[in-house]
Amino acid sequence: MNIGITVYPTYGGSGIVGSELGRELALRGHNVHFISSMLPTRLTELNERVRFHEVEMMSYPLFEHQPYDLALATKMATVARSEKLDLLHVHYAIPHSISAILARESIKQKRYVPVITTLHGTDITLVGADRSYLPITRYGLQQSDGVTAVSRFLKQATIETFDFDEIEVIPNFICSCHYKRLPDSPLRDELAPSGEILLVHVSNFRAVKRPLDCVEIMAKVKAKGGHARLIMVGDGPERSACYYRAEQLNVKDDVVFVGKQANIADYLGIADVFLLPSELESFGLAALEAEACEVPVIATRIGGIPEVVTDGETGFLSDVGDTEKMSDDVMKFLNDEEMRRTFGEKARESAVSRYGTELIIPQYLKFYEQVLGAKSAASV
Ligand code: GMT
Repeated sequence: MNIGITVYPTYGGSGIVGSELGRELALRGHNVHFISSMLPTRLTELNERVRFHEVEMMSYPLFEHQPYDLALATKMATVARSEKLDLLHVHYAIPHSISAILARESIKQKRYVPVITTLHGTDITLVGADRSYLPITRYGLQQSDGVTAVSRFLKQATIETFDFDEIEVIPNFICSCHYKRLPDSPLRDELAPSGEILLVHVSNFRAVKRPLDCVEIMAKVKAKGGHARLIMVGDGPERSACYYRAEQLNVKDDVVFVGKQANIADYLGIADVFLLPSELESFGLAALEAEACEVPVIATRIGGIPEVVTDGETGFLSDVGDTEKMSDDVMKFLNDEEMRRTFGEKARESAVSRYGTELIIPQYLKFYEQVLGAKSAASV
């Protein structure tokens, strides 16, 4: 198949999933065309099966803001025709599904290119649910030829907010060979020079991720006598507040900010406990990546997280903001190496057996076939 994929290319879960899906599809012999404003962060290799088409913005004195949605639609239509795309698969509803629908409609006399929209989370739970965006998001869902959501939670949230239920749940996935324990990594000695337990948080430091809670947890763990260090991976709006809070709580030297990293697996592979205290998470891809690296997860009991993390088996779940309980849970792992190991092993087993690429990528391919089949049946 010739597949067009559009993602937000910067740091964010939907961009990672779209990019890794493209790579996996290419490995299975499909031609993948990324149509995006920049090369997506996790797309490290282009080859004859994985190509990149940059969306160029047109600047004109009349335009106060450059029209990204139209530039994207135009590029999608051009690529769809020149590369004979079979379908356009967009990640994140706003505005990607609207641009794809526009592209499809603008060329349908020559070629009908079905649009598949994958919902990731905030496109539905925050942005799309905003009253001003709700009608256009619903239109994007209704007009897509197929819609998938990354968790059962997100499907239910979409039904409730948009009264739209033709949604296939296809969860996020991990490649077990990329995400694994790294027992001999020198990074571990660098980050834990005195044999500290490593608590790791990975996010884009948006308020919804509550990274400040990680600092609070670290301070509480220290007060309870825990010998640990907190490694904060990523960057975003809340990073300086975290830094300031670490100073205030007197844990500045126990918290290391390593910024954005090209290879998250380097950090997850040496972590002892993963922290994800988010306020909202439709899936929690970072938690899945940690589990695949045999790292137990301490997270909040919200959104799709309970689908990924089994409380008391692969990690512990708490209410949003309950840093006291989360720090108690860290202490359990800190004081009991055997428990940490058992949880870690179960975490990997659960991640690989439920969310491995071998299981999930065929679900996307089957869905593509279904959508293409439905369209060709309708056109005869
Ligand atoms: O929240 C982010 O980090 C970005 C956002 C996105 O769409 O780029 O992530 C969402 O999609 C991820 C991949 O499917 C999910 O793992 C995240 O749970 C989801 N974030 C939220 O729902 C807040």
